[in-house]
Amino acid sequence: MAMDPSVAARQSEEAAEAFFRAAPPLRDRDRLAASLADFLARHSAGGGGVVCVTSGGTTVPLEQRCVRYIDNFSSGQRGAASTEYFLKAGYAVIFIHRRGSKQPYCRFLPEDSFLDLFELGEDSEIQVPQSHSSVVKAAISNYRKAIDECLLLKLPFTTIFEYLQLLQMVATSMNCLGHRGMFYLAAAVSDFYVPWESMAKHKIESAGGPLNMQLNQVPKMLFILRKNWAPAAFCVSFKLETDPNILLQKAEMALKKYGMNVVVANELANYKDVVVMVTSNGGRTTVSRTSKAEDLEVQLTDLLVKMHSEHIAQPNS
Ligand code: PAZ
Repeated sequence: MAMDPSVAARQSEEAAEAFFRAAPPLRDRDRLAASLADFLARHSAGGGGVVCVTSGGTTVPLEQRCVRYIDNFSSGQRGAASTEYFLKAGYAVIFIHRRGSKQPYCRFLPEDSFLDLFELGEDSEIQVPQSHSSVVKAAISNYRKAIDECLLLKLPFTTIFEYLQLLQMVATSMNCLGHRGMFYLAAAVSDFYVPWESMAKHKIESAGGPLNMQLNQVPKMLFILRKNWAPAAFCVSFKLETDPNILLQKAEMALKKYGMNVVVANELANYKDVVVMVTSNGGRTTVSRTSKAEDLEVQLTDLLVKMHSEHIAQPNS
C-alpha cells in the first residue's frame, strides 16, 4: 500500500533535520553567510533574476580525518558554462561548486594554467604568449566584470555535508526573492553516505582484511527545498543515468516526487551532446548541439530563462 503523502513528507523532513544535526559544522559558516546576505541584499530590489547554480560532484568521506572518500562523476563543465550564459542573460549567479572543478570563464584556458599560460620575458618579467592573449584577456575581463558588479558569488564545497549545508543556507536566504529565484542543480550529489557519528575517526586499518561498510541513504533534499526552503522559486534539477531505457522514466518520477519545474535528463554516454528537458506541464524538449565547438548550455539556458520569465509573469500557471 502506498504511504500517505503527509506521512512521507514528515519522514523526509525528519530525515533532513537528523542529517543536518549530525553533520560536522560548515567551516567559515559566518563569513559565507555574511557574503551571501550582502549579495542578496544587492539583488533583493529590482526585477532581475537570481540563479543558484550547483556544479561538480560531492564526496563522501570514509574517515573523519579523511584519507579515503567516495566521489561522484562531474567535471563542473556544465555548471561553469551555464553560469557564463546566465550572467550573459542578465542574471546574478550564486555558484555553489566543488573545489578544484571547472570555473566560469576559465574553461578555455590551458589545463596546466600557470605553467602553460605564462612565459618569462628577456628581463624575467612574466608575459602571456601571443597565442593565449585573447583567451586570457576575455577571461579576465568577463570574470572581473561579474565580480566587480557583484553579479557572481562563488561558494565552494567538497563533501556531501558541506554541499547540503550550503544549499540549505542559499535556498532559505533566496526565499525572499520569491518567483525571481531559480535553482539550476547540475551538481552530481551522492545518494549514499557514512553518517558522521558512525564514521571511523582515523584512517581505516587495512590489516584486518576486507572492508564491510554500510552506507545510509542521503535524505531527499530536493523535496525539502521545494516545500520549505524556497517554495516559490523556479526549480531545475538534473538526472544522469547510464541506462537509456530508464532515463526518462526516472526524470518523470523526480519531477513529480520533488515538485520540480523542469528535470533535465542526460545519459552519461552523450551528456555533452544531448539532453531532454522534462517539464511539469507534460512537455519533453530535446536539446542537442550541432557541432562540438558549440556549448549545449547556450540553448538550454536560453529555454530556461524564457520559462523562468513565464513563471515570474504567471506564478500560478
Ligand atoms: O559537470 P559535468 O559537465 O562533467 O557533468 C554534468 C552532469 C552530467 C553531472 C550533469 O548534467 C548532471 O546530470 N547532474 C546530475 C547528476 C545526478 O543525477 O546526480
